[in-house]
Amino acid sequence: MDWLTTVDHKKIAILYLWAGGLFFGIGGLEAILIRIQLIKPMNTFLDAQTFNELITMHGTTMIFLGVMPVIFALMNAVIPLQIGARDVAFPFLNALGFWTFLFGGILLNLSWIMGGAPDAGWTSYTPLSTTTYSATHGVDFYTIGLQIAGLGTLIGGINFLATIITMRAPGMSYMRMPMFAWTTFITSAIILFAFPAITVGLVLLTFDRILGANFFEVGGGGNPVLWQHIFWIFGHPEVYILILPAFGIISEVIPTFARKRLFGYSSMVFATILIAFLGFMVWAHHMFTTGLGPVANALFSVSTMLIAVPTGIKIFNWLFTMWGGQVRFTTPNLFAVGFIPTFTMGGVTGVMLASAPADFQFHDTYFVVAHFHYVIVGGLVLGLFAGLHYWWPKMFGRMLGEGLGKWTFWTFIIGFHMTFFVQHFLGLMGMQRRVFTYLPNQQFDLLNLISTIGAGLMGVGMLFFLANIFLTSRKPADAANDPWEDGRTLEWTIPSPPPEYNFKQTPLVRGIDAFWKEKTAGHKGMTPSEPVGSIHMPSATILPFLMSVGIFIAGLGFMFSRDTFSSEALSFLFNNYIVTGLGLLITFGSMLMRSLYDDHGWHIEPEELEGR
Ligand code: HEM
Ligand SMILES: [Cu+2]
Repeated sequence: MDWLTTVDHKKIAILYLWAGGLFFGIGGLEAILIRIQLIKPMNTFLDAQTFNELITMHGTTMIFLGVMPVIFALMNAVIPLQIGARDVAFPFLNALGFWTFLFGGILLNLSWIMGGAPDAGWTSYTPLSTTTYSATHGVDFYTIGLQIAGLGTLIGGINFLATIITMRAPGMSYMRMPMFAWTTFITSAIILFAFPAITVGLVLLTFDRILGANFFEVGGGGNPVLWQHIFWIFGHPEVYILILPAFGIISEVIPTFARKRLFGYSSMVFATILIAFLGFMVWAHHMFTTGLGPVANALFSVSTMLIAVPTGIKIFNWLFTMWGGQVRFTTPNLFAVGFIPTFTMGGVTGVMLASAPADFQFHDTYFVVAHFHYVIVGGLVLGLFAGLHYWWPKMFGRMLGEGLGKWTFWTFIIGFHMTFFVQHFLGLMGMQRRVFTYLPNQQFDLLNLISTIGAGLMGVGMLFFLANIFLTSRKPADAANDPWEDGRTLEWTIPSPPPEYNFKQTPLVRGIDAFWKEKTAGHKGMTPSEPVGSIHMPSATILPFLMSVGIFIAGLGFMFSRDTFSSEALSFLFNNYIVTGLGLLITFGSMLMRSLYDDHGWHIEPEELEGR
């Protein structure tokens, strides 16, 4: 019950982590099934329809429901601590964001047991995703599930923007913020501008599919290419929503374990801003083969290649940070150092794809699959592993085992390169993506076999990680405030895990790497910026959970509103929008409760703090 009503950012972080872990597991299983099907030519393990559903759900689940919540988990766990705040700006909204995200994800995955999953790819291109070619409710689960989950992400993003703008401790100017706080800030800004695009797109597609509108229906005067534009105006910024937090994590882990300050801090900040800005200018590089014409293709080619410049700046900055440092290869640092070459390879194939004429060859082949897995898995997922191992003691009070951590790293990274390196060649040799099988004697057989074995090895790496979590959870929670001993930022100045109010006294920040600065000045801790006083805390509440349940019910109700049921009663309930109305009633009722009932929270008094 405590977990259903919590508004504490540290607990919401753990909720996000569990939810992300669950969906990541589901997405991972789907990936293994896809790889089993492709292990040999003309395999009959899966039929074409199931294969299409699996690739669609794998991509959608991994991007929207797998990695996003783990990113949010780390942001929630770390950001308020790093900026010296007692919570996020809107704790209530934080809980609401999580629950809407979770119920959207559950709705999407219900499709497996309610008449078939979406099968039009994670990009849901029209006309493939219109009722003409996707007649089941699959794509409706996609549009409505993502709509609800996306609402949660948008709420989360706005919350972090407000938190970072208004809640920084005294002395923490923008240019003294830790890099992870910076990337969270910029990522949240991208969320704010990119998610509305997909929201609109999903609404239009829902209208086409359920209400018979014609936005994307050529026969009705619509335009299917419009969907591609809307999707990628969101979709390309989305990939930066994914990678920038990883950049932030790497920029925290590498200096800590090199015992040196981050090289080129201000160039890192400006590179991040520049990447975010350019990220909105390049969407049509996903559409070179759509027929936009040479002028558009040329412009989008050039703007895409420009992104490699700020990205390269970052890569060199990380290398120069390690240069001459006393580098310790702990598990988090292994992941961070492994990230650099792996991610760079993904960037290099990105620049290759950015060349429009060459992309006519690469497009829709395994080359593209190799590219984006190098950036997303070799970049983001390695970054998340680094961050999870690094901040685990802060989140749970226990250090993950170093031995198992290293096993996780080596099996995962070797498995990763086995799986995806060969796919570059498969793509260049002409193997098409999103096709459920291939003919023998095209020299595809061996490389696909290697790829499937590699995928199995990555699975083994995940098992090591889970075993590590399980064994760690049985150890006593005795992690020190600064368990890595070289912590540089504010989160390492308070207990692991922190008390619910985080900071007994808000610290005074005197420079970049505030804690490191005090350490080198010979101080044990931070100088407080306020006397010990009464601390204002937000109250726990069930309302965010109820609001999300309401939207979930309304979504399901709307999806089936035009169906004919064998039972009279069901037809009556759904066709007259009674289920939808009921769901909205729960949501709006809870909103009304929230507005009418004044909740001033509660206080922790100084006397109570003394005992702690
Ligand atoms: C130097 C930076 C990068 C460049 C120049 C670049 C370029 C490209 C291009 C041109 C494509 C389209 C290929 C095609 O469909 O024919 C593409 C696809 C893709 N990229 Fe990147 N990219 C870069 C970084 C990233 C990053 C950082 C991520 C994610 C974290 C990412 C994720 C993706 C994804 C998911 C796709 C495939 C989308 C799909 O068709 O399903 N890319 N990239
Ligand atoms: Cu892109």
